[in-house]
Amino acid sequence: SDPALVERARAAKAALGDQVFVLGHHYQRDEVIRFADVTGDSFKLAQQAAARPEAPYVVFCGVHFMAESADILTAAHQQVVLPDLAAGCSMADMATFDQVEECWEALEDAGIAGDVVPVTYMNSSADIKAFVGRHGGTVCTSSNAKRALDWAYSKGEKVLFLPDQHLGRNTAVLEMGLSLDDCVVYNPHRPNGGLTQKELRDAKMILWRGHCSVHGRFTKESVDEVRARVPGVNVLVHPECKHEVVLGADLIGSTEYIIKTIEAAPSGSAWAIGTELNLVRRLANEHPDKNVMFLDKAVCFCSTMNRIDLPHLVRSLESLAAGEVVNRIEVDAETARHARAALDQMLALP
Ligand code: CIZ
Ligand code: SF4
Repeated sequence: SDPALVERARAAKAALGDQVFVLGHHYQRDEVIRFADVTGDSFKLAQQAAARPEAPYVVFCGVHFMAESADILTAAHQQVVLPDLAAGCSMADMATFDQVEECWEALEDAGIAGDVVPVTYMNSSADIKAFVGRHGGTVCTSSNAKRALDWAYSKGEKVLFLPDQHLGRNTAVLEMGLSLDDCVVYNPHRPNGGLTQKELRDAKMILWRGHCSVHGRFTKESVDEVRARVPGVNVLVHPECKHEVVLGADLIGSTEYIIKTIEAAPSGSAWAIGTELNLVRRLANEHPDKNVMFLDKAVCFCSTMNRIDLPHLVRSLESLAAGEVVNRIEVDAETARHARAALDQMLALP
């Protein structure tokens, strides 16, 4: 990256000192992540968001829903900045508030809303987290999905899982002992989700029809191909991958789990990793004694994560150093209050 920009980012961050706290998600570019005070997956970043209450500015290098959660979890006087407002998440966009309200009405019509505990993946808008908070549910991440489902099934017979069908299905079937037949997929683009009332009543897990455009592209063929090509390879994938991909893998886990696994792996071991490319490349560079490779060449960066680049970070830091807050993310108080209930429930999971 451009040395002049690196120097500008460094100088602006130094000028701000303790006034700024920079959070960086593992899928961010190297040129950005090097300026992060804390790096993590969405769970760790949610836990860390409130760690520096004396910093008036929090710069969130990640995507929109994460910056919203940071705004909800930080103190009222702290302002959260997203360096590029166009850094959204295609998965989060697959569940809108109106669609989820409509789904809940379908559950009411089927007579089961009282038995359903809504659980939303962190990768959802603040509106959806607030919906879940108002209906007594919780947020989860890929680090704690099993604990969140254990809690939800202690409260009700059924779960509505938003918006990632793959994380919901993989956790339900591989960690909760549910069968594929216990799960139905609610399609927000069809009347009644494309389901009969009987199907809704019989289901234990109602999966929203959403997915990650990055992880959803890994295939069973890519797993078979790498096993044929690299004898002894360990296949390690994120639970946002399709069920068939996860079934073909040796290990499944969140980005934090993936990082810890590679750090602990013996020298000379081979790893094919199914997650975002910035993270896999960084792991490969940091562990030259291990053969760390990407699971599928057809899958690539998360385009919205990549929108946060060094020029955007420089603009955020320099404007803050000049006393001007650009690209602030601010969740309205009413939404924040209910979303906070769902986030606090997650942070309190055993
Ligand atoms: O795919 C994502 O956006 C992930 C893995 C988020 C997170 O850190 O849980
Ligand atoms: Fe969203 Fe997938 Fe990108 Fe994560 S990797 S921010 S889930 S599109």
